[in-house]
Formats: sequence, structure tokens, C-alpha cells
Amino acid sequence: MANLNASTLATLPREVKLPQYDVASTTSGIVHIGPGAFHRAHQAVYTDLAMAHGGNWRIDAVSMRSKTLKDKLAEQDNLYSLVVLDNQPYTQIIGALNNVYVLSEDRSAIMASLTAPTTHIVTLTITEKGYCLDNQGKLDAAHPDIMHDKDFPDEPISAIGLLVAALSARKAANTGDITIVSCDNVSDNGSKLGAAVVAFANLLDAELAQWIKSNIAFPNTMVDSITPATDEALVEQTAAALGVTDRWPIQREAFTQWVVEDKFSGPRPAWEKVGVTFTDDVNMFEKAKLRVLNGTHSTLAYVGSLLNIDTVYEAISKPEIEAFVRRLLETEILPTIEVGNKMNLPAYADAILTRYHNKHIRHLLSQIAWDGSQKLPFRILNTLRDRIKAKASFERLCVPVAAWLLFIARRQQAGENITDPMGEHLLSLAEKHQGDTTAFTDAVLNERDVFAELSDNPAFRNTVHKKVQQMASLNNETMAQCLGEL
Ligand code: CS2
Repeated sequence: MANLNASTLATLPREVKLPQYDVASTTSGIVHIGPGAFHRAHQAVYTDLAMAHGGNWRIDAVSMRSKTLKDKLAEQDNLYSLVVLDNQPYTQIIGALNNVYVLSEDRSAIMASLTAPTTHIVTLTITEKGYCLDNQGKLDAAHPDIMHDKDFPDEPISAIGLLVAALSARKAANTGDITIVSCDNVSDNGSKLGAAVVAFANLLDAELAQWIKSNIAFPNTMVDSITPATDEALVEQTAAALGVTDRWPIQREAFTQWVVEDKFSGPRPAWEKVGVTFTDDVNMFEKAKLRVLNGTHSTLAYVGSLLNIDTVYEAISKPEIEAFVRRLLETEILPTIEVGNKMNLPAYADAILTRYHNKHIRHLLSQIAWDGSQKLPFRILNTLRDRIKAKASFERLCVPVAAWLLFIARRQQAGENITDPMGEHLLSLAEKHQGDTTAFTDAVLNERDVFAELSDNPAFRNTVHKKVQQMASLNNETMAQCLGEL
């Protein structure tokens, strides 16, 4: 079978949507750091659509480590398929990626792109851990990657170091303004990124730090679209539908949302014409999305994996699980989000649960369970803090925390790894306290990198202990009763 590429586009079935601009003659205006599935299903799609309204806004994608994308797309002119899995499925070819680079192989091309006067925007999806933040959301100067980049500022290995190297070169060359747009599920993502970049620059050169502060915009954003990782089944299904091979398509639900703070240092694509919302205040959207969607996603991931359930759809299809998630939302999550009359919060939450019921999507709970130590602070612990501050109940918010602990203990017992920067350490705690769940719970709750001041809160600790005990015997037979009591 031939490959998907510029010369086979004309052979695709008529119903496949194609880029509505001349891909070959359109050049780059954006650098994206971290081109995982989410970027390719979200910002790259909006940008592809926006280029129908003009502008040289193709994307130079920079992988910090993985060579997969570069290798897979090399033979297909960096074209790939967006496969939308929903009641009305469709396939769309995305031409937005102009170049795909890997940091270890393409350092000079990456710097050239980051410092080009034609580059006006850098977007990032580097996941929570990519920001190298401490438990207060500030740059962790003791992070090994940050310490490396401080010693070798011209050969950075962190995204923060790379941005500072690029900004330093732009300042020296007096290149035009650039806007840096975080697109990760981190609360106040733009402000935190901006502060981390300035803090790192300050370690190298106080004047550069000041220049960044005065000249570079870091808008906050909220991003949303459920995007399971690419798997072989998708590759096969796409080949059957297209009649050509796409080695790295992506799949997504139909729903997609991008809310961006209207704060750009220079020009940008006509994103507002293709569904992106620009606003002065992203905070409310960000908070609602992180707490409602990502908070319940992580809850499903850890509770579901204790019941050997594989996907979000299967988990939410168990009436006991859905009922618990609804109680958690109504009683302890929604009351922490102030929306005034700008948003109908119960309807928003309801629509998210409806999205979980999309039977066309196989979204693995094991994928969502990655990086719990990095995700739970933003998704659950901040909500819990607000409840504590308001002297309100937070029992149910301790369920995902307890389920995470039991998930770690079970993985250790099964001799399996967990994908998490703290994974090895957490598994070693589970091994040390094997057979003593109380001691293990105490040991994890002492991890200040995750829990910060909550480590010292007796009410929080006691409730997590209680939930661990209540859920320790959770299995398919006990599910109804066990979840009914939570
Ligand atoms: C998920 C998110 O993998 C995860 O942790 O919760 O990727 C989620 O699917 C997206 O944020 C939806 O917008």
C-alpha cells in the first residue's frame, strides 16, 4: 500500500477532509514543544483550519526526547490523519506540521526556528512534569534538568532552558516579539510558565530576566479534547479507510475547546475564526475543566484500575461508579468553582459525563493513571484545599487519593512499573511497607513534593486512611456496597 503523502492526497476517498490552503507554499510561524497526540489533535488542528484564512503559520514541532513522530512522519511529508470517533465520525488530513525535530539530533535547526523573525508563537504541551515546578508551583531550581541547564545554558535539556536560550538569542539579535503559549493541564499554566522562565533566566542573567518580564507574553489557556494515544488498531483502521498507509494517525472525540487569554506580544493565526475563544479571564474555564474533567478522569483511572476495568467508557458504564462520580462532583467539586452567571456548571459537568459515555473511543485508564504524583495536585488537591479553607466536607475528594495509593501498592505486588517521575520511589515505599497498608499510606502522605502542607493536616491524613481501609477490599463483588458507602 502506498504511503499518505503530498502525492497521494488526490487518491483519498472524497469524504476525507483535506487542508484548505496550499500546504507546500505555506511556511512556518509557530514552534511547538512536545508534539504528542494531544497537540496533533488540538492546537495543530485549529491552526490547520485557521490557515484557510491565510498566514504562514505552519508548525515546527520539537520533541524533547522521543524520535517516534519524526520517524513515522518522515516518509509522509509530515501529513497525518485526524480520526474523529463519535456519532458522526470523519477523517481529516492535517498539513500543519512543517518540520519535526528531535532535540538530541536537531539542536541548531531548532534554535534557528525559535529565533527566526518569522516565528511569532511558541506553544507547549510538555505535561505537568515538563515544567520542573516545586510543590508551590515555582521553578524547582534543584531539579536535575534545571541544574544541568544552568551549567550548560547553550545545551539545554529542559523546555524551560530551551526557551531561555531562545529568548536570550532573540534579545541579542533584537528579533521581534514572540508569545509563549502553555497548553497543558496546569492551573494558571501561562503565569506559572512565565514565572518559571523568568526565574531560570535570573539564575543566568538578571537583565535577561527583566527583559523577558517586560517583553514576552505568556497567556493562560484552557485546552480540552479527549485524545487516546495512537495504537496499532488505529493505524490499521485508518489504512482501511484511506487506502494508503498513515504510520501515525491520531484519534479524538468530536468535542474540542480552546480558551486563550487575549494577551499576545505579536501576530497570531485567525484562531478566533475556527472556534477558539479569546477572553480576558481564562481562570474560571481552566479551573472548571481541571477540576471537573481531569479530576473525575483521575478518579475513574484509579478506582477503575482497582476493579480491573480498562477504559473510561467501561468505568462510567458501571452505574455504581457513575453514581459515585456524580456525588463527588455535586457535593465537593462544583461548590469550589465560582462562575457567577457566566457558565451553567451542572450542565457543564453533565456534558463531560456524556462525553465519557462515547462508546466509539477506547480511552485507556492506564494512560490517564500516568504521572499521578504530578497530576493529583492540580486535579484533586487544590480542590481539597479550597474545601478545607471553607471548612466544608472533603471526604469524597480523598477517594481518588486513596485509590491512587492502593493502585501503587497493587502494581508493586504484581511486580509492575508505574509511569511517574516519582514511580521508583513510590514503588520502593510500597515494597518497604508491603502487607502494612497503614504504614504505606503514612509514608506516601509524608511526600511533601506531592502533598505540601497537606502532609501536616491530621484531618486530611485520617480521612485518607479511612478511605484506604474502606477501599482495600474493593472488587467486583463488593463494588456496589463499597462505592455506595463512599
Ligand atoms: C487525561 C487528559 O490523560 C489524562 O490525564 O485526563 O489527557 C484529558 O483527556 C484531557 O485533558 C481532555 O481534555
